[in-house]
Amino acid sequence: MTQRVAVIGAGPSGLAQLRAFQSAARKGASIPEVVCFEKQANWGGLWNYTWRTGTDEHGEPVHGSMYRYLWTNGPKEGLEFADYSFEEHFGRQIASYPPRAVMFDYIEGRVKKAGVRDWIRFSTTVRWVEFNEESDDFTVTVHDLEADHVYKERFDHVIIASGHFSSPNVPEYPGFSQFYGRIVHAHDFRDAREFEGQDVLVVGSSYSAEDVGSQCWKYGAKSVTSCYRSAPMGFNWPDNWEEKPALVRVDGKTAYFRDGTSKHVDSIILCTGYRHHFPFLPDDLRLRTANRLATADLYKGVAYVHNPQLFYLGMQDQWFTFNMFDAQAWYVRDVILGRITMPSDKQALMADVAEREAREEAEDGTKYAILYQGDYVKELIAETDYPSFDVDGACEAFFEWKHHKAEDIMAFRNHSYRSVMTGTIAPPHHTPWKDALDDSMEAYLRN
Ligand code: FAD
Ligand code: NA7
Repeated sequence: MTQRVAVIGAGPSGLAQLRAFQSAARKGASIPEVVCFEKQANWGGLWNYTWRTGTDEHGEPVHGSMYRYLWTNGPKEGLEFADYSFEEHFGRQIASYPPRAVMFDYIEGRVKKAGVRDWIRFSTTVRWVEFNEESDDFTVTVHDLEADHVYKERFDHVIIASGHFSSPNVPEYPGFSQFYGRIVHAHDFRDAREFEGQDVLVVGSSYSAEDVGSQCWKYGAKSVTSCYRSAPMGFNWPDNWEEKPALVRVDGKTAYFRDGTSKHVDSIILCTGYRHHFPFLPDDLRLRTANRLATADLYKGVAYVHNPQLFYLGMQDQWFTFNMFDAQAWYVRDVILGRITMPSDKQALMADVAEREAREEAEDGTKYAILYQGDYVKELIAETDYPSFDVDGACEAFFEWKHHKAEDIMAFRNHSYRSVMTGTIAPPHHTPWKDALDDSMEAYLRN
């Protein structure tokens, strides 16, 4: 009987899995029946922009955490698909930090070409997954939101690609319930223009804090104050951006910080990260991990050690994204196709996880982390027929990016890098990022 594989989510990770199977089929392999469940009405995951916050048209939690005017926060040369270059998609090389709409178009281009859209059941949310010991398979319960119909199907493998930057981590500070302005988590931030003329407080010191604060600055906030719990971001901020230690409390419209200073603020944006959240999984299948490079309980970063018929994609903290998801998807495909044999002994699977954790913890620092994840991508692609590419070259692009950010945080997106897929250097963008207020694809691609 044909095997059946369920993929949960049609974001970049889930789409990588569909493309991986389609690629094997195109080369003549016999593949399982693949069914992808996607709760949104379209593919693209986080890159499928929605203005909605809170709940969607069906009363489901909104998945999207992206916002208007978002440009990639790392160079596209670090994430390019090895089997579908930017040049192939756009017919020419484009600048290095595309806005969201350009990225969506690129993501969509590959899967349109692969012809896998009808493998996806859209507007269908996965409600529950359970493992059947007797039949050695899974029962997946889904809700067709358009038809408002709940049904169950059986699968031999389940691949979870539901993302982990959607369920916000929302801390509370004393005085929040009496604050005289808006408090919003980055997950619900949509349009920086809303904060024009305001004194904005950004809580957190990672990518969201940096970029949401930068958006507010670019679109006319009066001032930005960011505050850190562990370490400052430490960039050369513009004059109206101040970095302070941890927030302690707010009173009225005044925020108080650990160093005893205070600041008037109109709005507070919590850039305090996300939680790995799988409300559709029972205890025995649910991944519990921090946002780190070596995820807990995943052999080779993908196979769930407590039930290796279950896989997770894209659960790591991310330097590499799309091509790492591809490497994972190709690996998982080959395990399912029987081309790769994983150890049958659980101790061996867990030893693999322990080794990855120890190696991640062996050294601090950004450069080490980038190289660590680059090695992981290399390790996986060496085992499959995913087109091999110059991963070291992609690491170099990340190093340059870091350097450009340190030089000028409001200008790093004006730089260009060399594609490791085609060897071409990206042209400079026609307008410096801080002056480019229109984030449409038409504006970005204009020569
Ligand atoms: P997601 O994109 O989150 O997709 C998961 C999919 O699963 C969604 O479509 C969702 O609707 C679906 N889903 C979830 N639960 C269910 C369910 N129960 N049933 C059915 N479907 C479900 N990466 C970069 O490379 N460059 C960037 O510039 C960049 N910027 C970012 C900015 C922000 C604000 C955020 C939050 C992330 C950013 N990322 C960036 C990282 C981003 O995580 C990846 O680019 C990518 O979107 C991850 O793909 P994914 O498929 O793993 O997850
Ligand atoms: P990250 O990278 O997980 O960072 C979360 C940040 O939030 C980090 O600075 C944390 O500080 C901080 N944090 C977490 N909890 C708190 C509390 N309770 N109080 C203060 N600060 C807190 O998430 P991001 O959203 O920045 O980035 C996720 C993705 O979105 C990424 O891929 C980007 O490209 C976009 P810590 O350092 O732990 O002290």
